[in-house]
Amino acid sequence: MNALRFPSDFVWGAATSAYQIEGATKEDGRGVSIWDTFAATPGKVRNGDTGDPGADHYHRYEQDLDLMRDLELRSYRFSVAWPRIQPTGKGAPNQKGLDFYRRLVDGLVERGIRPMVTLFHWDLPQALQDEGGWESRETAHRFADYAEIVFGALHVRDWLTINEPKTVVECGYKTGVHAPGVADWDRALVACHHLLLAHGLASRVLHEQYAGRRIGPALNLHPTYPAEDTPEARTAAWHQDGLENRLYLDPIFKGAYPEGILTDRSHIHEGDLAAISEPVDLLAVQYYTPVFVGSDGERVIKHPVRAASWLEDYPDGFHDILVQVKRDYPEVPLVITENGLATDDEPGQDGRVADLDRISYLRGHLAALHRAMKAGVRVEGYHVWSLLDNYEWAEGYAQRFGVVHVDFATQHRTLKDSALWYRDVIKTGEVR
Ligand code: IFM
Repeated sequence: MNALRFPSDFVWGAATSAYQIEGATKEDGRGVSIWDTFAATPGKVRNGDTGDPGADHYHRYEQDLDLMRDLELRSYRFSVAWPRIQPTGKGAPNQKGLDFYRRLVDGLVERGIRPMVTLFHWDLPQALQDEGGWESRETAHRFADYAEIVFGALHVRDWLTINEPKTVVECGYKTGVHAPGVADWDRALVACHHLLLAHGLASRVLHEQYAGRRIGPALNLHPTYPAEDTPEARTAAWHQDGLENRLYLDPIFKGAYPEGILTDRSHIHEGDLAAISEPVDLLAVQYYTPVFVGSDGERVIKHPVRAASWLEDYPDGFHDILVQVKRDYPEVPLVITENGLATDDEPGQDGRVADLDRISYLRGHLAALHRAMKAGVRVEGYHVWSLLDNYEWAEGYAQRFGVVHVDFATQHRTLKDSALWYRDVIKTGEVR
């Protein structure tokens, strides 16, 4: 492959989330989250793994900041744990929680790394779940209050509201394989609406109070294709596109739900869609896999998968979804906030982690991104998922997405070959 040059101001980064790396779930006044509860429930998470120890980042953040500096990252996307800030999801902030994130932001700025903060990456305070969680519209209002506290505490320009509302809807409420473990599509659609409302209300708070800052949602978008050339498969793929993409993009960018998905609208109040479509300043796109569907509407896996069986290695899908977003929605700056592959490589005798599949995945996807940018899609930056091996939700510690290997017993960090490769990309601005 010829070297592909990215613009000199392109922002290269890496991403993580609080529950997946921090550990220390009972320290400094942190409240219980729905993931603590879910993980402690027998049978919910592989091997009974929980968010402790994670990558023990709560205690090792200085070392991790140095690692980011050594990788020459320009941006770091992390999430704030709501239960560290408001242990019960409402009321006065817990100063120790805020102080942790202040120290983290200061450490990034000192090292010349731009912070990007996600307000919600799935660790809802359990106390709010006990009052209805995302099925209650009150939770959206509590989220806006929480966001206001964090906006005031952290001097950060770029903010993301809700991480992957679709995963919460699909895994948390439709299939129940994630917290809070509900398996009911009608309830999922109610939760979906309140997640979107929470996004809109928090965005409004930022716009009203902080000129010059930017906010947007972090959406995992999946290009959908018919798996075979039949009218039924084409119809199924269009319907699937509604579920994967338009259910989230349309309310935010067009102030309307797509046709053919909602059956009940009684939970939608007057003014909600105006709040949800509060203009966004950026759109965070997360891409992992395409979704091919057959004539029966079922997913068909058509490309290689590795440690995560849902993740097909299909770089063209990355190009296609970016072009689709540009074609169908008003133009806003895009930032890629997640893209990556799970592998199970471990250090060899020489201490090296030769994660060649990850390098090949990243190379292919960065080439597809480059192609989309050449086609006119405006993308400001890219964050690999993930900086560190971490807690992969229902898969526990079994699936490793990091470019840095973490030995969870000793917490020793090793730069994988993909991290060294990525550092060269960052240094040169070129993908080879
Ligand atoms: O680990 C997750 C992350 O929390 C959200 N996006 C997908 C990643 C890989 O499954």
